[in-house]
Amino acid sequence: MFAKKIKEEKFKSGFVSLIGKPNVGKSTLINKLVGEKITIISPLPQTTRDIIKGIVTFDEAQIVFMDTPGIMDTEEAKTLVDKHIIKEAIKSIEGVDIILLMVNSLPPDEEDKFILQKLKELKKIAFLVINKIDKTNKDYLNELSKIYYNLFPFTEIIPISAKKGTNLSILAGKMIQYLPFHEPYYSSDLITDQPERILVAELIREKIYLLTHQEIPYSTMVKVEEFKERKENLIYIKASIYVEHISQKGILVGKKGKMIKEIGKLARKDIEKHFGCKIYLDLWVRVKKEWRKHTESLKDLGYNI
Ligand SMILES: Nc1nc2c(ncn2[C@@H]2O[C@H](COP(=O)(O)OP(=O)(O)OP(=O)(O)O)[C@@H](O)[C@H]2O)c(=O)[nH]1
Ligand SMILES: [Mg+2]
Repeated sequence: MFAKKIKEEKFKSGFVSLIGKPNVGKSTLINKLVGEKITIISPLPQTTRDIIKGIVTFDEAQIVFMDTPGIMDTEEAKTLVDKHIIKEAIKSIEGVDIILLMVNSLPPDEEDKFILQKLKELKKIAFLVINKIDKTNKDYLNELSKIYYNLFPFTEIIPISAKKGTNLSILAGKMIQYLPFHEPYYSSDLITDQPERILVAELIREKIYLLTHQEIPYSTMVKVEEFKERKENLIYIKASIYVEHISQKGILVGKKGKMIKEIGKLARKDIEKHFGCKIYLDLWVRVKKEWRKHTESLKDLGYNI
């Protein structure tokens, strides 16, 4: 049963979808609220590819967050992966109690306006979350709030810094205020519904985003092939990193295997932190030509297409 199940009749619980264009800091906010890295972060746009649930349980409420891939104008979507990303993000909005639209501390651009248009069609409670306020000043924020409010009647407008943790308790309090009375959907010790293999694959993918450049991160897919507890306190994990061209394989492996070793080292540290035990990480780089364009390879690689 739920460890923290108190004030039963007054408990609030619900789903919150976090949407916004790529790179505004959606995954950073979810990790900060959950208190652990459950969804990966990078300075590059389009890091998140699927919807990831992050669960936060308070004494009086439980919020189930859906981290979504950044929404771009569909016209821009060129590959099946891009289309999948947009479809997933928009789908996540149906059936949630609150939508958080996250923007940078900047005036709306065409992409933000595209999302605002989608929001108008939905008729749901929507908060505007202005992120990265550590990089801007207060007067400008008031100005920005007015600009956005003129475009959409947000229920709340909350400036935050996801990275620094500024105003997050205010944001949580406001969300709880608008959640329905309901018993918790998940056990209070659960922080994500992500299967362990997916989380491991994502942590490896995060390091590829961190260490490689240009098209390499976007051409990469990671699949965990084996996950075995070998002895007490040691897990053996075999994972394949798929790329589209042989030249990309060369870059990922690096001179004398330097790059793949570095990716493995950083990923292993994060995976060990998550599982609290030693990890033997066995990484392989493989070529799967144009996997991003073929539905079959996408399914094979674990995309829910
Ligand atoms: N200065 C500053 N940087 C931030 C803040 N929040 C996030 N970032 C940075 O913004 C970048 C993008 O963060 P993510 O959390 O990956 O963004 P996202 O919206 O999930 O991006 P996609 O998954 O690509 O849609 C990272 O480099 C973060 O460290 C913040 O409050 N202040
Ligand atoms: Mg993300």
